[in-house]
Amino acid sequence: MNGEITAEQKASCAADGAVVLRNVISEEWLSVVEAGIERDIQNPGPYFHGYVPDNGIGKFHGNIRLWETDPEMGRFCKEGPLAALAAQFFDSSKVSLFYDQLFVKEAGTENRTRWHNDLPYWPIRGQQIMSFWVALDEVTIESGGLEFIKGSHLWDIWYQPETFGKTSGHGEYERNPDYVDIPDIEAKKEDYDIISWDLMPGDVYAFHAMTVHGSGGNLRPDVRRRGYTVRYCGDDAVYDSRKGTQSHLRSDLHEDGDQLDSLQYPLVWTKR
Ligand SMILES: O=C(O)CCC(=O)C(=O)O
Repeated sequence: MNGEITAEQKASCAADGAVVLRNVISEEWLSVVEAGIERDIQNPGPYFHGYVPDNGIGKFHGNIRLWETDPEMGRFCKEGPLAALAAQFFDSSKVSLFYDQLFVKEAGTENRTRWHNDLPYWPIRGQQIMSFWVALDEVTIESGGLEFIKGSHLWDIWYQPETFGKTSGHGEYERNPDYVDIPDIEAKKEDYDIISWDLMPGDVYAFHAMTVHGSGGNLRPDVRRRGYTVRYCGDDAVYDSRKGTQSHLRSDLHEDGDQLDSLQYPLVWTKR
């Protein structure tokens, strides 16, 4: 892929809420991100949240906003190829970086990432809000590949955020009366139209902020599953101070309806 998304990829993402982008991240950029991941594991940034392994085996390392304290991760989020890809999906005049997030499931880590949609967790609203999950390893369903419910971004159902497991970081989420509890999708998977792709390093899942998604544990005893997600917003995204969002993603400087562009949510791409 040469940095241009095709009309088919754009149409699939609009209809399904998720699409795979093959070979989007160069080896040079992958090395930058890999090194940043190891730095964060050795010396986690301020928003680190480790999930306690379900069966005592493995390790699930999570963190957010790495780019703010690790200049190389900042360089990837701002100068790497993802912002320009986001602009093509959004058709927007600008792209802002919302935040980045790390999900490392070491070999044998059984913890699932529960089914959820992202926007209820986030103190923003709009349609032009997307995530780009970068694979650093070969990813299969067995090693914890992401699964998406096809078309669920169009349901307009806001599921109540919950933590992804017993954690040493992020706390509970305030209940929002406009949100609903998510059904037990895992127990009734046959009722849903679920899509997923195996990935190679450098491939990316691109998905809408309202798409319901989740992942299994990394059941492979021999491979890591390092996923690094960068979230971007286009023209129509604004700050939203509603209840139930992740406190570490909020801003003290924004009010309801404000444009995001700021030090915390920097402008990373503009149309020429
Ligand atoms: O990597 C995972 O298991 C979950 C990723 C995810 O939920 C996200 O990037 O929004």
